[in-house]
Amino acid sequence: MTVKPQTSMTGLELVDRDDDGVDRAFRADVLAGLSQDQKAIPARWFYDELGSELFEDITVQPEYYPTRAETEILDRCASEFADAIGAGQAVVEFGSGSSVKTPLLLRAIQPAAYVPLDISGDFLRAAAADLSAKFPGLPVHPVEADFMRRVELPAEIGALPKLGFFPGSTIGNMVAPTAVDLLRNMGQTLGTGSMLLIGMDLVKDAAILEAAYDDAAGVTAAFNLNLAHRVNGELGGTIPVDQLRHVARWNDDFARIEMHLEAQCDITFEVAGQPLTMVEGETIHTENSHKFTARSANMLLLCGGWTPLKRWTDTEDRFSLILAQSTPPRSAP
Ligand code: AVJ
Repeated sequence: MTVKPQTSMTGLELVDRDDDGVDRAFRADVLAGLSQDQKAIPARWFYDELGSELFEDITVQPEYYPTRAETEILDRCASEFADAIGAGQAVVEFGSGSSVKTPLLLRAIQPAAYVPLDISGDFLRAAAADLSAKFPGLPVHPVEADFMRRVELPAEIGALPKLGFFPGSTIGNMVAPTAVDLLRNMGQTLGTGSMLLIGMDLVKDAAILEAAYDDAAGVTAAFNLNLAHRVNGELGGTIPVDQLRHVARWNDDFARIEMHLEAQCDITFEVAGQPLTMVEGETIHTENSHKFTARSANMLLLCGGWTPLKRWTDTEDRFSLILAQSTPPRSAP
C-alpha cells in the first residue's frame, strides 16, 4: 500500500493557519456566521478531536438509529450488492471510514483497490492502515484531499471501473445547492459510467427523529455545545457556554432536523475581538440533517448527475442505501 509518511504531529497539512496558529477558514466561517440575522456555524466544524470522539459515541446511543440501520443493510444485503455492482471495482470512499461499514462493503463486492479520501491526514492514515490489515493483498491508495472538490485519483486505479462510497447520510448535512455541487464533483472525480453507493436517511415520525438528535444521555448535546467550546478555545471566544442549551427540532417544510444552540438569557460575548449579543431564545444554527423519501432522494441524485439504479432499506424502513450511475452528459431525450 502507498501511505505517505506523516509530515506533522497534527496531520492537518491542508489547514491554513495564521501566525497565531488560528485556522483561517474556521475564523472566517464563524465570524461571517455569527454576524448573520440567524446566527449559524457550518456543521463541518464539529469535528475536532473531541467532536469526532463525541460523534462516535452518538452512533452507539440507543436513540441514534442511522448507523445501526445502515450497517444492517450492508450486512444483510451483501450478496445483492455483489450482484448489482460486480467484482473488480476501485472503491473510492468519500471521507475515509474508520467504521465497520467499509469492511462490510469490501467483503461483499471483492474490489480491485480501495481509495479512501479525507481532508485529515491522521484519519486517512489510520483508516488506510486498518483496512490494509483487514484485507491483505488489497491495494490501498489513500488520498489527502477535500472531497467537496474534484479530486485527482491515483494513476494506479486509472483503468479500473470505479464505485464511489458515501455512507452515513453525510449528504443530508448539506443544503440542496451544496449537495448538488458535491454530487457533480463526485461524477467528475469518478468519471461517466461510474457508480455511487450513497447512504440517505429517511423521513419518519418527528418524535423519533428529534430523539435521535437529543439522546437521553446528553451525548448529542455535548457534541453541539463542544462547537461553542471550540470557538472559545481556538478563536479567543468568551461565549458563556453554560447559558446555551442544545436544541434539536424537526423542520417539516424543509424535511430536516435542525440543531441549534439557544441562549437561555440575554448574553454578550466576544469572538476574535468582535463583540456579539444574543437575546434570550435566540439561537446559533449549527446543523441541518436532511431526511429523504425515495422520490426526494432520486430527485437530488438526478440533479447532481446520477441516475438511481437500485435502492435498499433496513427491515424497519428507516434508512436507505442507493446505487446510482453517473449520467452521460447528453442522455435522451
Ligand atoms: C455525520 C451527518 C451522519 O446528521 O446524523 C449526528 C451528524 N449530528 N448527530 C447526522 C450528527 C448529530 C450525522 N452525520
